[in-house]
Amino acid sequence: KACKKLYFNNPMWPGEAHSLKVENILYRGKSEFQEILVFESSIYGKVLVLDGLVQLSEKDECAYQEMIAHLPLCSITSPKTVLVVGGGDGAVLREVSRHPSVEHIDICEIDKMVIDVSKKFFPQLAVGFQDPRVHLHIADATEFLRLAPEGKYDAVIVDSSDPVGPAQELVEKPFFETIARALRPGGVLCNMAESMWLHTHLIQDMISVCHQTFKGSVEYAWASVPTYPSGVIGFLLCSTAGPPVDFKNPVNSIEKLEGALKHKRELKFYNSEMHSAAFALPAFLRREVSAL
Ligand code: AAT
Repeated sequence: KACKKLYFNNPMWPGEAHSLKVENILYRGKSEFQEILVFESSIYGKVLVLDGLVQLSEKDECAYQEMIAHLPLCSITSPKTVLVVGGGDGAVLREVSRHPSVEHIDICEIDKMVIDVSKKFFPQLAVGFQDPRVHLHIADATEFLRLAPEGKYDAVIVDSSDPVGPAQELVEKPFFETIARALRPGGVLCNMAESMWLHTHLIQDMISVCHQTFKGSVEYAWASVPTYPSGVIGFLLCSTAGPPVDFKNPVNSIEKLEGALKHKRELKFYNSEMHSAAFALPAFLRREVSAL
């Protein structure tokens, strides 16, 4: 009975639960910020769980990480300076590194233990940390962004946990204001933006805060990620005042970059068609978003 109560009482998705069969628990620890669990699942490979919430699985991490990195970076020409918020597993860095124009990547992750665990159990994700352009900052992103130089970044990617626990402040207006300040004119933000099935109000709040904060475009995109609650995840894309950004029609196509680079690791999910398709919204969401 107690188990059932716990199972269905998650504040982010009360009344529902998703199960994965655990073959083997590989790691269980507690950092200063959260509980960290890694297990081997039957179907989705290894899974990283923070405070009881699935952050990624080996099978479908490609969808989330490729989309959250390439949606913003393919929407502007020659991104050079990029900030990743959260993302301690390293996979967003791995994706950002595909862009040859990028010269400097800052990552601000609050919890060093997530990085250590990822290096041990998810080397094909943590490989992102090996790129010499990467500069690691272990800090709370709200503090890091308050101190960031004005106009430093071409793109900011917020790959943060759900807004319970250490990521609570990352969906609030002061945080978005510091991001807008840290971006150059015409710079872009891509922010993890939850599930359209479960968090319509949270999405509406984030969109209206972003309309007030970012004076360029504000768009919502989404992708299928089976191990996230309800099987989808959203991305909020915003640009600051300056050269206009047309998120739906990427100017910096990945196919050209990939062709030039002949990358060792092929993209599994993202391509230009998926990029544009991600902005097609179901009727109910389009109504709710356009009313803002
Ligand atoms: N790459 C997919 C996994 C994540 S990880 C989110 C990361 O954000 C975690 O490592 C967590 O420690 C970090 N984080 C949380 N709060 C902060 C903060 N205030 N400052 C810096 N880093 C932070 C995201 C999964 C999305 C799940 C969707 N349901």
